[in-house]
Amino acid sequence: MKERLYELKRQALEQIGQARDLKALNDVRVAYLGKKGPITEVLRGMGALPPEERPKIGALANEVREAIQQALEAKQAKLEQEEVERKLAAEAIDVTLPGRPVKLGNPHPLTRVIEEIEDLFIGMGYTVAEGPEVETDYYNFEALNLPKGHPARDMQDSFYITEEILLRTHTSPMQARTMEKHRGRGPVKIICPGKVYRRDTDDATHSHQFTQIEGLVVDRNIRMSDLKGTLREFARKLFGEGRDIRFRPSFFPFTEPSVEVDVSCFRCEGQGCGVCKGTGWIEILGAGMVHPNVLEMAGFDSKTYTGFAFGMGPERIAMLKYGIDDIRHFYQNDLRFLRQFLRV
Ligand code: 2U9
Repeated sequence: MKERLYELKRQALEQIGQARDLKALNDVRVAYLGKKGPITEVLRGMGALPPEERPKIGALANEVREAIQQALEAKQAKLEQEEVERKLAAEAIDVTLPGRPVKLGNPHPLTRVIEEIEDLFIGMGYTVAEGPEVETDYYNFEALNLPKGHPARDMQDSFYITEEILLRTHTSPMQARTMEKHRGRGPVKIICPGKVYRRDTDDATHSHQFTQIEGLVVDRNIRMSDLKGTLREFARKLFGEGRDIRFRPSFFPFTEPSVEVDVSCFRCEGQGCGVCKGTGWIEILGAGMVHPNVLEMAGFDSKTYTGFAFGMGPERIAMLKYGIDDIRHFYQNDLRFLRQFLRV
């Protein structure tokens, strides 16, 4: 019986040594230590032994069982460790591999022009005020001296949500809102960039949605000469130091007097060319002194305070600067167009 036990131990340890995975190892465990296994069988057969032999064989059987158990545990730990290592190796990331190239986005040409203009005015002490595109009739029209039935409303036909709520037709409501917040006290010095909407048929120079940048300065002693100096500085920064500007009389309901502003042609230096249509001048802005009604409606005393305002279309500025011939290019997202404005 002793021999049989030693033989069982030898066989079991050999098979444990050969087990390649946890399943094979478990098969060995069941085969040797299971209830129907050979060791249990040996212990059952001890009844046939002389009584003095029984404790010795019993102790030996336990020893063999213990040895097999230990070998199983050690092998199991080894197989589990190998499994972890195999997984780690399979899932390893080679950090030395070159990365996949990331396609970088690029600012839209219109965004670039808007940011350039914002920066110019920030440099002159203005702050940027942005606000809602869905506006009330009051801020879009009434507060800007365009009461219901005013003929100039026709030029700014809009998209109405209700009788009193519409998509803003200009960024001017944001100036009116900002003035109101100042509760009759200057100075106000802001530019308002953003999207605006008009009920219009799209063509090369019209779009039902476009952008505007408007500016407003309200304080004591603000004069038209301040407006002219500001816009001349702006035109020179945007179109080159040699530029000059001129004012032509115009009409806007929210300014009085009102002017159209031309910049001397940056292509021909005022000689006359295709860009300026032979006149030497290019229209870039509208402007004027804030109408006393607008000041009063926003809570400013028009005897103490005066102000100037101006407005421009970034699309038009970008079209002039980059020689773009159709406003629709800005909104069609054609990469052949957009790639021409890659930031270098
Ligand atoms: C307040 C008071 C005055 C804003 C102004 C213009 C002149 C103007 C247009 C030019 C082309 C916009 O892009 S465009 O369509 N704008 O000519 N805008 S003065 O005057 C204001 C605004 C708000 C409270």
